[in-house]
Amino acid sequence: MKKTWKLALLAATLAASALAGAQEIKARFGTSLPDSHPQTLGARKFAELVGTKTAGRIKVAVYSAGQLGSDLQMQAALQGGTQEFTAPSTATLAGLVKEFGVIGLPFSFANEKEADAVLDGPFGKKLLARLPERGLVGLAFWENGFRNVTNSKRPIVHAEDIAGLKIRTMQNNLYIDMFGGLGANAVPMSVTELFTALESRAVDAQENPYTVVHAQKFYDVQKYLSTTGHAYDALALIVSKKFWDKLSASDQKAVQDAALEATAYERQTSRELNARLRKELTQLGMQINDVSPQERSRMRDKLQPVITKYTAGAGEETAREFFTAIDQARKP
Ligand code: EAX
Repeated sequence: MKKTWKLALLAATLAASALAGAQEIKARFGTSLPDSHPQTLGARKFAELVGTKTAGRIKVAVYSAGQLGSDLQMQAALQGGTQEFTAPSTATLAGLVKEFGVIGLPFSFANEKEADAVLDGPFGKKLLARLPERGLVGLAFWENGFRNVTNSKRPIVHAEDIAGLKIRTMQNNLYIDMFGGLGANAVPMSVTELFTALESRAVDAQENPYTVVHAQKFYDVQKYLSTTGHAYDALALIVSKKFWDKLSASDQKAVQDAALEATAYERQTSRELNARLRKELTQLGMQINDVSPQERSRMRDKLQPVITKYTAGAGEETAREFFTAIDQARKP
């Protein structure tokens, strides 16, 4: 009798501890771009790493290509606590936290190395620290890359060739004014609507890194790609603060560690793809031309009023810190 009682107690204890240990946490990671883009590849790597680091207890499911909504809709869902993770362009975050706008200031970064140094350093950390007051927690910066203009009308050889194009921009005032400043007619919309807009000729042009042009199959609807490289675009890996605050300290650490590892993978993937996709896009029928350094600096000159306006708009102090950080990264 005594033995049976002991066994029952043991079974009950075991069941209870198994239940506590198996407390599964489910989270959804939404991306705006297709499965083959580093944004979604990075999300899947992150999900896998979170699984490994929590022995499968935190399960992150990835929904790509706008299945959960546009970048702006997903940011709102994170704030409301109805979605847990996303990694939008920092340009689309600037509506919530204006300081993020500096990253897209035209012709600021010369290369990816400078971007890594600035975004991984104190400047980037300070930017991410501004997110919690908007209901978001920033884990890392990922790469979208240098943005180039594609269009269906003509190669952009001179700065003036952009004038008159109806170009889709991100939903960000700096980008709208940047292309307005070059004489184009800027039409802001979500990237999830862009292929259809290009296909139906509602717009002539768009601007994105090679990886997006390839993943979104813009080569089917855009003839010309010109290497304007007008802005560097970082993504921000963000998490809903409502979700984050419910995690234990050790789970937060596991997620943060996974973010760090996934960042190295995402950036490397982005760079490898950008290096080889130019050739592939040519094979797929795009006509690609290099924009000369002289023309790029003429574009920059034309954009000086826009740069001045958005430097002020992001906050003088933030802008000063941003440019100082780039200068430091540039020093040999
Ligand atoms: O968030 O909207 C865009 O063009 C961005 O490159 C993309 O969606 C990343």
